[in-house]
Amino acid sequence: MKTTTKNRSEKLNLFIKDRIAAVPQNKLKEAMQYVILQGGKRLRPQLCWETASLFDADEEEIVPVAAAIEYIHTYSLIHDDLPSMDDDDTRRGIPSLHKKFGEATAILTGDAFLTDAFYILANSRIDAGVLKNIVLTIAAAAGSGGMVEGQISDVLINKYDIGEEQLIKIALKKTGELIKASVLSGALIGRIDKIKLGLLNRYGGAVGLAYQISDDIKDIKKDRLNIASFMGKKRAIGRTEELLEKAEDCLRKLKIENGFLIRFTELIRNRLEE
Ligand code: GRG
Repeated sequence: MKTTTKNRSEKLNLFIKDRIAAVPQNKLKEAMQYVILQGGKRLRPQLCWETASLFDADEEEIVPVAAAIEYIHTYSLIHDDLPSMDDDDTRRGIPSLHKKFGEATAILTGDAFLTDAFYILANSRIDAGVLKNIVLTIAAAAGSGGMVEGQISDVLINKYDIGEEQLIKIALKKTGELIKASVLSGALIGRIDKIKLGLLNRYGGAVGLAYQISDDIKDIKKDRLNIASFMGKKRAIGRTEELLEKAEDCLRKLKIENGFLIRFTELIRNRLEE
């Protein structure tokens, strides 16, 4: 029987709940539960899960990888909300973690998610050769040449001296890489061949960037520099459409006609109309 999206979410949440229940320090446990168990679309775990199950991967192998990716995403949001970064008081409609628990606890909670993500990966049952490639893929996407690079470039941006391509590179690194890594790690769990991996790499890169641009379009504000405010809404929509077509072309070549990888492109397209 094929697992439904709801089923997958429940299994993932159960795994995460169990892991966090074992955190010994109460304040840290409470903070981790607060930030990861109340909302979040779980897009990255779904991308990983869907890709892996297209190639008949074993659920026992998928769940820890999907959870580790969500942990890293959660850490990035916690740190992004801090006063020294984006300074956001709310996240998902409730007070952001540092507003609720204080800055020190928020920083440490982010640290815990990032570190525990790699503990979860190392502790999985995936055989060592495949696991090594998954760890390399996720670490490269999250680390100094991936999400952190994107974030620091964003923090240090000189808004009077920046070009479109630089803004796109920041978006690719800051948001796109982890989305792409979610697809690729699913593909690695599915032990797929190099040609299919190449197509999924292109798909992941295209939807990762498209997701960030669609977010920027939703967030166009006069006082805030982002891709959409820089290139104008119309061109930003055009660029997103191009990326989505590229992603859909990869899926056609892979003969994928339904499921979450298709729905994700539709979800991004629908955001353009909101
Ligand atoms: C702190 C190292 C470090 C990196 C932060 C991802 C990131 C880098 C910042 C987030 C900035 C942001 C809100 C970008 C918009 C696109 C995006 C990643 C939105 C949040 O992801 P969703 O929509 O969130 O998957 P949910 O709440 O559903 O989990």
